[in-house]
Amino acid sequence: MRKRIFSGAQPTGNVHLGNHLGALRNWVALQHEYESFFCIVNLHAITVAQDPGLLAEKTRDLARIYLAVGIDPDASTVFVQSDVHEHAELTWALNCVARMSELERMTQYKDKARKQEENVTVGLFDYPVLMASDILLYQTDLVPVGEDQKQHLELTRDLAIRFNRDYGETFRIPDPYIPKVGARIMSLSDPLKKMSKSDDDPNGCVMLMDDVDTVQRKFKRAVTDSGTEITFDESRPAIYNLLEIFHLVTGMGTQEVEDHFAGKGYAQLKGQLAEVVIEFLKPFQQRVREITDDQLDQILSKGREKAAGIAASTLKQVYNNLGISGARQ
Ligand code: ATP
Ligand code: LTN
Repeated sequence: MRKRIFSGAQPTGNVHLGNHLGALRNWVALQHEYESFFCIVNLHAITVAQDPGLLAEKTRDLARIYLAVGIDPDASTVFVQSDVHEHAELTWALNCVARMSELERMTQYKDKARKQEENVTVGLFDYPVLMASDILLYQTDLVPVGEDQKQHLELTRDLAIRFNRDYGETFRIPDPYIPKVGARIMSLSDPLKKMSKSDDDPNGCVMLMDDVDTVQRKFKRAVTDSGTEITFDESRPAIYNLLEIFHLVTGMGTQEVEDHFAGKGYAQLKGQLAEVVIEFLKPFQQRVREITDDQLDQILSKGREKAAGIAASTLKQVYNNLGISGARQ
């Protein structure tokens, strides 16, 4: 049997270059080698307040983005998390295995809770258990994500190992797939912070749907380091980040990139970077616009069917092993 990958992104805000270079592009690269499941995790999105109308719209927009970056719906299963009720049900079962203390250690929770203060929901605290359920339901082998999700993957493995130990062999233990390059694209306005849609400064984050002028403006304003050399030098994080983006978007080798910019200045680097990103975004944005509502409906309902079949079989096993299958024996 082919090995499985599972990954997902939240339909909140807009998808940015960091999401693409750290995660989506690897989904595309891996999808033919593995049996692939790509989920739009709208249950994760509601762990913080959302506008319901907008969330519904963003959920479909994100599905379009998956397809436009190159996810092939004939090869991969694309679906919406809330369409498969087993995600919420397995979360409950795993809630009874997860410890408060291990969830309290999650750095993403601590960061997000700090920003919300009084409005921290139980759902935000439980976010990593829902993520573990996503992964474990599909007996996933590999989870391609950016660096920021590493701790959540470790928790997923811990929960699966504990469940298997206490209730019998049930889950496959997944491995993270974190790319060597691109796993942590940094903000253009603060190269010490990861590029994020919730960045206080919108200029730090290039959105996949940004128009030409916006992309040019954002790269033009990108901060640089002191010095003039354009080399992959980790002690100069701003230039390093810009070169990493250039390397990933063009596919040029790192040495080739350094040779290309030898003797050139920062303004040229930023100008050329804007150009290559714009060239990459143009056909992508065109594809987003071409996907019709009917096509999307078909892809998502086929995805739901395929996902639900596997999810139901895992959940049945979980309920049996826990002794809660009741009259459904
Ligand atoms: P944000 O911080 O912008 O809100 P997120 O992590 O909440 O991003 P998702 O849409 O849920 O966004 O994540 C999709 C994928 O993008 C995840 O696998 C995540 O690890 C990856 N990712 C997010 N930011 C970056 C980044 N700056 N560099 C590389 N990968 C990233
Ligand atoms: N937490 C992830 C999104 C996510 C995910 C998943 C990724 C939810 N469930 C399962 C991989 C596998 C994020 O914020 N990037």
